[in-house]
Amino acid sequence: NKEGSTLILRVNLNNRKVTVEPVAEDVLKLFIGGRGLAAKILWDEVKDVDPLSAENKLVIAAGPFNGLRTPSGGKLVLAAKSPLTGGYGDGNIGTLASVHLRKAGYMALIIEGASEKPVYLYIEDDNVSILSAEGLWGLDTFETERRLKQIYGENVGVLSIGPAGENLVRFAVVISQEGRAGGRPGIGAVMGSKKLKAIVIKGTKEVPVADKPAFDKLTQEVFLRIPKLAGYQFWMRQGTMATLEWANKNKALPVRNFLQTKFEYSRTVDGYAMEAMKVKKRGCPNCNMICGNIVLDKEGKESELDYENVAMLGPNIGIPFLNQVAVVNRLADQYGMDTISLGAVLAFAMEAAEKGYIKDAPKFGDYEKTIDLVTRIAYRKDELADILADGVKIASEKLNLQDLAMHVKGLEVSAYNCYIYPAMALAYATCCIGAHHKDAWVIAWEIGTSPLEESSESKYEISYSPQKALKVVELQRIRGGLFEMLTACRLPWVELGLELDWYVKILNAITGWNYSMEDIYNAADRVYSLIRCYWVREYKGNWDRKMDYPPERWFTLDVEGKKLDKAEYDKLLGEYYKIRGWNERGIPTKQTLQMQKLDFVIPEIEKYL
Ligand code: PTT
Ligand code: SF4
Repeated sequence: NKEGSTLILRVNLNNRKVTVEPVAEDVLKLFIGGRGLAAKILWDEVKDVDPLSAENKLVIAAGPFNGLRTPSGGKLVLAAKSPLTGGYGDGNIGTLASVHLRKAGYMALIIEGASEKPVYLYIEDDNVSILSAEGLWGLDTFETERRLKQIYGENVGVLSIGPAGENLVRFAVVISQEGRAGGRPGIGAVMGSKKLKAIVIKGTKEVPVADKPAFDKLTQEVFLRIPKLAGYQFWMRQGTMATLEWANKNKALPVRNFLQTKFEYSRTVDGYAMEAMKVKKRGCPNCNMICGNIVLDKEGKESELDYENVAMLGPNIGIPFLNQVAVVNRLADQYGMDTISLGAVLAFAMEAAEKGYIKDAPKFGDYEKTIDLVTRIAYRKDELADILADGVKIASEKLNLQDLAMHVKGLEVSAYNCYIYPAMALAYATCCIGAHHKDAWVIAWEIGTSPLEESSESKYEISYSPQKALKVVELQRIRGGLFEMLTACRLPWVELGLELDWYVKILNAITGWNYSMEDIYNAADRVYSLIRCYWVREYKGNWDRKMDYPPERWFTLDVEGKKLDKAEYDKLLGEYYKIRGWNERGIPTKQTLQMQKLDFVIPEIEKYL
């Protein structure tokens, strides 16, 4: 392998064949990398398959920023057809595996087929081995990684699944470094269905850079700039945990299955409570604003806390003590389950139990029974746990409790409650993997304050101005586009306001391209349309604008006299479609596809237009 870093490594677990192929230059120019590359591969290769069958493919895609000392550039995209949603699914994980994948010479890794017996992959530059994981199967993710590092050394990159992935829990994630998680839409279950326990990567090559002097100068400047930005000190203290107090104050916190928006015990689970318990910090590679805050949980073990984890496993299930929340969070990491979906599934079961619809589920706030149910779900131990392991959409359909289910397109809503926030509701409803805040965290803009600012009171009034649709698209271009394609952490920009220009200049120095911000936004729009077409194709055209509605609860339940207005929301959605060039059913028009250089999808999508 001499082509250096722009190769795809393909591993077939059916016949154990390993091949290498170049990524076409024009594909990279159109889709850049990360999510863009993954979406293109899935469109081309994964059509009309059961997500948990051998025909699904796991795509692990790096971007131009990986393997180099770029600002917070240690991220990696994990993608597949989602077992949770049946559509496009991906997640973004900070891991040494991203550095090693590029240094081993690859831009992406495609895993196809399925092994009969448990295996793991060891990739060291050009050498790829498929090895028995019989001795690892059944272990949690922490123990799996520890054992693999005993064999291969502390500095290798490891991605692994736990019992949840093995047992095909539909919201199983992939874990790295005991606290980095990625792949909310069930990417861990896809790995489990292939009997692939782990991937270990060691790369020793240089990643090529087109203009090395410019790259060195830019990255040196940017690393020096980050600690000087306003908000840095507070960020280093609380990280994403600063959001809890802010969400509570602004009636955006999910409390007891999103039935309430303020938590009476918020003080005992907020960023300040975390600071008092913090024992150390961890982070992703190449980051100089690390945000992984580690506390000791009720059992005296380390647990890495983030806002989403704490909001969904604390207030949303009624648990008021951070050391208890930390146990549930650690178990999710060890079992390899998404904390957001887990919090949603538990809250769904708790509400159903309190209303007398189901038995054997804990009441809100019952810590001991919660711990028990978490373990039952990871192993699909009994009938209820087995139902819940399929996520809230499938569970609510089986139990005929759809009104209690907080999801969009099957992906559970993350930790922002939207009775009074139409832009954030639109962001959830149109996010390209289901209800995730990652692509357009528009709520801070909508409220007009942000978690790291001094506590200025918001004068927020509910409104549905078309500007909100524009803002959602703009954020989807930056967060869901630029950062997911590069692949770099978006938090230097989101939290500290690092200027976006740096990213364009560094991209050009690495690739030798002459891209403008507009070129990147065009690529982002292209990827969004391609992913939308993927969903439409996999749903065989059974698609309409209701797919882009947020959970019904926000339209029907009055919280302090406030709820979303469906007709107004629908108008806002119409504005969103107009900006995107999608028709009134939310499908990209032929003209849009041509303009976005997506002509190759037209033959398959035309019939659904
Ligand atoms: C992400 C989602 C999030 S978003 C959180 S906390 W967050 C949850 N974290 C989980 C966890 O932890 N353990 C677990 N078992 N499940 C978890 N599920 C949830 O997953 C994460 C950071 C964070 S912390 C955020 S906002 C940013 N996300 C980024 C992103 O999506 N893209 C990008 N280019 N940069 C980002 N930077 C930040 O990364 P998913 P990580 Mg994550 C323990 O996985 O599927 O994308 O969902 O990657 O390395 O853990 O870093 O308040
Ligand atoms: Fe990772 Fe946090 Fe740094 Fe982003 S800011 S790269 S999530 S440690």
